[in-house]
Amino acid sequence: MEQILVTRSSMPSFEEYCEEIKKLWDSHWLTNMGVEHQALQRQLEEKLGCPHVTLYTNGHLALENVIAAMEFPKGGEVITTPFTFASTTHAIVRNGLTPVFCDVREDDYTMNADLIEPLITEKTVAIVPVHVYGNLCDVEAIDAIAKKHGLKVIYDAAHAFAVQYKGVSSACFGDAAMFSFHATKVFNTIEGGAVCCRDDALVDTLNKLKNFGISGPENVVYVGGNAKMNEFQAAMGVCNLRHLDEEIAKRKAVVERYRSHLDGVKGIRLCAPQQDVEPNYAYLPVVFDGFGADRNEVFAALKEQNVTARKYFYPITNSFECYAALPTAGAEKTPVAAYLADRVLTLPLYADLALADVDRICDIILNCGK
Ligand code: T4K
Repeated sequence: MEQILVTRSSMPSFEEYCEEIKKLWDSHWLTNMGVEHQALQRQLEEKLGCPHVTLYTNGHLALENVIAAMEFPKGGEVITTPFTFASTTHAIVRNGLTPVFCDVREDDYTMNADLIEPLITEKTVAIVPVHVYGNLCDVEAIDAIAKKHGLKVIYDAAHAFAVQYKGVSSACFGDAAMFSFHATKVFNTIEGGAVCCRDDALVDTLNKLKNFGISGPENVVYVGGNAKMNEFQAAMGVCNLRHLDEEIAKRKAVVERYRSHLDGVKGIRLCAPQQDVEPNYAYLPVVFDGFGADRNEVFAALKEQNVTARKYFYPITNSFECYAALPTAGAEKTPVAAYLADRVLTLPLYADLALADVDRICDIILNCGK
C-alpha cells in the first residue's frame, strides 16, 4: 500500500501560487507587513468577523506573545489543560508563569469547566483552554467563571480555525484566541499563526511585541522579539483561503466515510458532533477501550501496512520530563486526560485522502479487533 501519513498539507496549484507571488519580484518587498500580509489580515478579519487579527510566523510565538502582552506578574498561575501539544504549556512556562492543570471532559476532551473553580487561588491570573482537535470548549461556562473571578481567557484555538458556535467564530471567544496556520492545519500559511481579539490596545501591543517592540522610526517601547509572518507565507494564506470551503467539504466526506465504518463498533469511540457547532473536521481522534486490540496494537498494525496514525496527544504535558520539577506535574492529577492519552489514536485525515483509502484503513483497524 502507498504510504499514508496522518495528514498532508493543502496547497493551491503551483500556477496560482506563482501568480500570487509575482508581485514580490517586482517590489523586492519580502517581509515586514507588506501587501500580502495586509491582504491576508484584512481577509481574515472579514472571514472571522473579528475586529483584530494580527499575523505571526507561527502559532506558538503568537500564543507566547499574547500571554506576554497581558503582563501578568511572574509566578502567576494559569489554569490550562495537559491534553494538548507541547506548545500550549511551553508558552505559559516560557512567560515565567506556572501551569495549573485542569482535567478534561470525557466526551470532547476539552477542559472540564466544572473543575476550574477549585483550582483558582489568589495567584491565578488566567485560563488557557484548548479547542482540542477543533472541538470547542464550553466557552459560555469558561467565560462566566473568568468574569466572576476577574481572570483573562486566552483560547489556544490552534485546531479550531473556521469553527463556529451558534454562528460565532472561534476567533471571538475570550479575551483573545490563537490560531496555528502550520502546514498540518486545515488552513495553512506554510508555518504561521494569528492572534484574534477585540481590544484595540491589545492588538497595538501585539503588533509591537512581534516586531522588536518598535513603536516608530526612533522609538522602542517593549523588549519584543521577531515573530512576523513573511510575504511568502501570507501569499500561501491568500491562495489557500480561496479554497477553504472546498477543503472543509472534502474533509467532511472523509470523516463521514470513517464514521460509516467505525461508529457503533464495540470498543471504538469517536467524538459525537457538538451541538450548535459548525466543525472544521481538523482531526479524527479515535479512542480504543474494550476493543479486541489496544491503541498501540492498532497503531502497529496500521504502520505495518504503511499507514501512519499519530498518538496526539501522548504523553500529556503534565508528564513531560521538562516539567518534572513543577509542583503541578503528574499525569495522575488529571485522570481523564491520562486515560485518553493512553488510548487515543488520530487517524489519517486530509482533503485529498481517497475514500477507498479510508475503507482500507478501517479494514485494517476492524481486523485488529477480530
Ligand atoms: N497549540 C496546539 C494545540 C497545537 O497543536 C500546536 C501545533 C500549537 C499550539 C503550535 O502551533 P505552531 O507553532 O505549530 O503553528 C505537528 C505540527 O508541527 C504542529 O503545528 C501541531 N500543533 C502538532 C499537533 O503537529 P508534528 O511533529 O506531529 O509534525 P510532523 O512533522 O510529524 O507532521 C505530521 C504529518 O503532517 C506528516 O507526517 C506529514 C504531514 N506534513 C508535515 C509537514 C511538516 C505535510 O504534509 N507537510 C508538511 O510540511 O507536529
